[in-house]
Amino acid sequence: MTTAIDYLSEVERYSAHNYHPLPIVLERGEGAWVWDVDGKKYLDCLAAYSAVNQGHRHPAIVGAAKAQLDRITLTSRAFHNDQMGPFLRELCELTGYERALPMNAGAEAVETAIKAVRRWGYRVKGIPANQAEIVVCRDNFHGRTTTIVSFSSDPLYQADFGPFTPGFTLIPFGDLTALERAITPHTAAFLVEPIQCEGGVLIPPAGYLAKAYALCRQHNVLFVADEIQTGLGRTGKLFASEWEDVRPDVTIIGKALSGGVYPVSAMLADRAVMDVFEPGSHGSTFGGNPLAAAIARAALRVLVDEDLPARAQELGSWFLGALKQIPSPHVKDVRGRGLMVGVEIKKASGPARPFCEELARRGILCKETHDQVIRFAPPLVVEREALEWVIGEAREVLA
Ligand code: IF1
Repeated sequence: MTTAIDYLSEVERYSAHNYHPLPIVLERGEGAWVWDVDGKKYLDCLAAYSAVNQGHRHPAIVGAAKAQLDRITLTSRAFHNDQMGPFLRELCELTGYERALPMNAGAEAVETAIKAVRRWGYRVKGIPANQAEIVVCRDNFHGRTTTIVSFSSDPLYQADFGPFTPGFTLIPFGDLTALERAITPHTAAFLVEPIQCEGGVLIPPAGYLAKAYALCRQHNVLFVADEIQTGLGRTGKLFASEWEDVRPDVTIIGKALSGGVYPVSAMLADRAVMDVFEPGSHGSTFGGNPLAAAIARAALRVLVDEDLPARAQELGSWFLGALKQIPSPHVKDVRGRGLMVGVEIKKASGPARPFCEELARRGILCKETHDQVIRFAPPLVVEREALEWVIGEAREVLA
């Protein structure tokens, strides 16, 4: 019989060593729960970095995928298919944007946005050729392509992957003065995560997004929100930008756009920005394919029909409050919005990973971020009783 150890050693032997996962081998998931190859049941408090907001194997999404598998899966964009148009219309109607450009991975949608805002900079704003600048924040995470890691501030993501793509200005996250100083006549866009999730669930000071947006307006700079992780209900609203009533010029989504069934991402914008693309200027073999579109349509319907943003808000604010009440000599800070919650462990208590390992032994799957932070981000369909149980376990683990 193949055991967990066999699976681990296979990966050790054949995989690139670009990850250091917890030694848990999962074989099945349903809703907020997953099971490993030994039959042990866990509450999934990572939700594949917010890709499974709708829960594992949501029946409506899996059903849509199965139905589409029996029709057609891939046409390429050389032809039309009967799923992409309805998908983009439904996506635009839900999000209030005029146009959507479908891609696959999140990083591709970020790259798409970078291309769009640069073109807008040259063709609409009038920036001289090849001079466009994009302002970004320190401790960002936008993906792993060579251009995107070019503006990472983390050596882990960058070391020896150069030469890097120029044209990015790094400023501290949450710092409006730095933003104002960084903007020049050549600035095309400001690219920001409304909450820096990988950065350690960092929530910017109140008013930051709204004021940053106003600065962008004032200087004719596009405001681009990377909502790949914060979007689609996670923080208690459809988009985290809504917490400050900001409607970004460009919003980038991925992850939960497919409910974790398939990679689907998109760049959302109005015509003034999106229409910088003409035939041939951008694309993807799989982007907008009928299987992806059918899956994403179902994933969006689940978000709306089950009112998942409201559920994240209600459960999340209760969960955050309950975590804050846990007495612990190890906890430095508890913060979050909706069901994106971080528990920061004091440096003196060591890194967060052993706490995650102990939680995993007790059947709760979390992944530390930036050494000191335990991130709790379960599927938004999680039952309240499950979270009550997490509070009880966390009380013991953090004691
Ligand atoms: C990994 C991190 C999370 C993202 C934001 C773009 C992307 C991501 C805000 C790129 C992706 C993922 C990537 C995944 C782990 C995960 C991650 F730890 F790496 F940083 F969530 F926090 N913008 N985040 O969060 O999307 O191309 O991956 O579809 O790289 O291991 P992608």
